[in-house]
Amino acid sequence: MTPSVVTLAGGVGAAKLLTGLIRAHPPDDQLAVVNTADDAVLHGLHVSPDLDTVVYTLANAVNPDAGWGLAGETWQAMDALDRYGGITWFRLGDRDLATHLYRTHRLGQGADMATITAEIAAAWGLELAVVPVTNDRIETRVTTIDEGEIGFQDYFVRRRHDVAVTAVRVAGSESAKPAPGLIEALATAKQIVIAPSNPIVSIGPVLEVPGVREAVAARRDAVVAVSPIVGGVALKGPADRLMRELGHESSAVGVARLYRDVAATLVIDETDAHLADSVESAGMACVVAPTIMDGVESSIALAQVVLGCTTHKAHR
Ligand code: FO1
Repeated sequence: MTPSVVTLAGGVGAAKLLTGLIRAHPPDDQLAVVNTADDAVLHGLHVSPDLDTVVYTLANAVNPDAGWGLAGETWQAMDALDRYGGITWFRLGDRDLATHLYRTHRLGQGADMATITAEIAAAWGLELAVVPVTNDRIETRVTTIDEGEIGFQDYFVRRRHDVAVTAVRVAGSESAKPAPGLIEALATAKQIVIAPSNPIVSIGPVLEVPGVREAVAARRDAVVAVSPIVGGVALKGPADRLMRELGHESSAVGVARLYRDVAATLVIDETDAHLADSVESAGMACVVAPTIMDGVESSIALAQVVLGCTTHKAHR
């Protein structure tokens, strides 16, 4: 596995950028390395939201309104579960359930997450390689003021990320091993992309798997990140609030301070053009471009900017 482009990915924002990247550069020359710290076990089933969001989106099968789950989904299993008072706050559609049944069955057979993910991606016809950052179980745990430490989906979905947070940790990361071939892929890639995903709970866990941060930092000049914060707010999810609560500035400059040790270049949105000098003072080359991806064309345009970043470093 020697892909030229390796993308570190969370869920929805990463899937949108990858939609452009696979059209701007040959998909079979790319690898997506996906966060699994927001995985959850529900009804005994292993659910991998970020992996599935990436696969479904690139297969053109994602629910376009939610950004996760499958388009045209039905919810009969959830309705039936409701009868028993089962867990229904985390909505698993009828067709989506098949993915979790398959993954859980294969895990039970002893297959590892990288193998199962490759099988799922191939079944959906994906040409780029998709790997979980690790085959080992890592789990984002969120400390809230009112309830102490809770699981990530408890925080994100059940509490609608509307609770004050004092700490985030990735349980299991200390002993996790990078997915097979990942460190080599990072060492040989022509470009490493950090997708516009949540820096704390999506990209954070990817970098926390021992060896990954060091491998990315060793290629710093070839690393381009896209800011998920535009005009001080996250386009989706709680990145802005989490950054503030954990003591970071919720802005492209705050993102630059989080990434400057691992990435040389930050792509920020046109809205934030006035922050370009501050991003550079924080230690990153800054590229200003439209970063809001509201369709395939804008995803391709942003992908082209990202792919061009290592050749012309600062451009505004
Ligand atoms: N997000 C929600 O806001 N509500 C849900 O009920 C929900 C269910 C769900 C099922 C499968 C899946 O792959 C993703 C799902 N998500 C849901 C999204 C998920 O919680 C988040 O997108 C990620 O974990 C954050 O990256």
